Amino acid sequence: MEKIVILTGAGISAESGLGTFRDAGGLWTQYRIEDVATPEGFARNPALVQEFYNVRRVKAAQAEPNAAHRALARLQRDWPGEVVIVTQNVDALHEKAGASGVIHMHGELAGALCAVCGHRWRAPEEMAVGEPCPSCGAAAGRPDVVWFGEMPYHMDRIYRHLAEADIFAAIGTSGQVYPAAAFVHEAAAAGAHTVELNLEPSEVSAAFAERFLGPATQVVPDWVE
Ligand code: BJW
Repeated sequence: MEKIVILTGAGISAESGLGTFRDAGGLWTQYRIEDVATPEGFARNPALVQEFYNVRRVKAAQAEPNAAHRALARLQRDWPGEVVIVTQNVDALHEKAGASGVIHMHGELAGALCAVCGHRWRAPEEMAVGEPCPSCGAAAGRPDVVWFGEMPYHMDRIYRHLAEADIFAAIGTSGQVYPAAAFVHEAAAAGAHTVELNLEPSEVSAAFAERFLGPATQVVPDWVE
């Protein structure tokens, strides 16, 4: 039975109203990466970083999954083999659409993490600067997301899935951030058929055997059917 591994990025949630990072008007045109998505930025100005994620947490909680999220949940339910969804996204739209076992390699907006002891808890809608850790008491609560220079989560499991993939699909991701951008090489080396579904060719487009260009709400349901 064939195993499908799917990598998703910000583009799959764009039509749910959540901004991408690198498109025109995207988050990285409004904020500097080094200010809001690095541990050094957090140490310098925790208020700015908490505010950046508080606003996104509220927006993400209000967002609804779109036809692309729903198509992947359907594929997971109906495919005779295994469908593993690995997302770089910190929203919960795959789960809201009914997908299960989603691997959040860059963490989740719904999570809080103690920068001192590593304890995790459910983030309140608005995290405060100096949010106290419920385990060790340190005033070191931060969003449980993966910033530049930090190790993405669940990498061992992800590489195991990639090594077993018969089909690998990347959806709505620019291919500019590693290690996710290199997953296509891992999967291809393991013999998987590779497919890119994106609005435009990504940075690593040439590495895919096949590509379908267009908005996720159109190309993903078409590909799944
Ligand atoms: C649509 C659409 C529609 C629009 N329909 N499509 C080589 C190897 C390993 C690491 C490195 C390396 N070289 C450099 C590094 C270091 C660094 C890195 O990648 N730097 C690059 C800038 C070069 N990487 C790291 O630091 C990572 N950690 C690490 O490498 O640890 C060591 C390690 C080594 C080896 C193996 C394993 C580990 C950590 C990266 C953390 C990234 N964090 C962020 C923030 C997360 C929290 C948050 O959300 O705020 O993750 S940054 C941001 O970028 C976020 C995203 O998940 C990530 C990817 O962005 P994504 O999803 O691709 O979005 P966009 O906006 O870039 O693209 C959207 C795409 O959608 C576009 O193509 C549009 O066309 C398309 N689109 N509308 C379909 N409607």
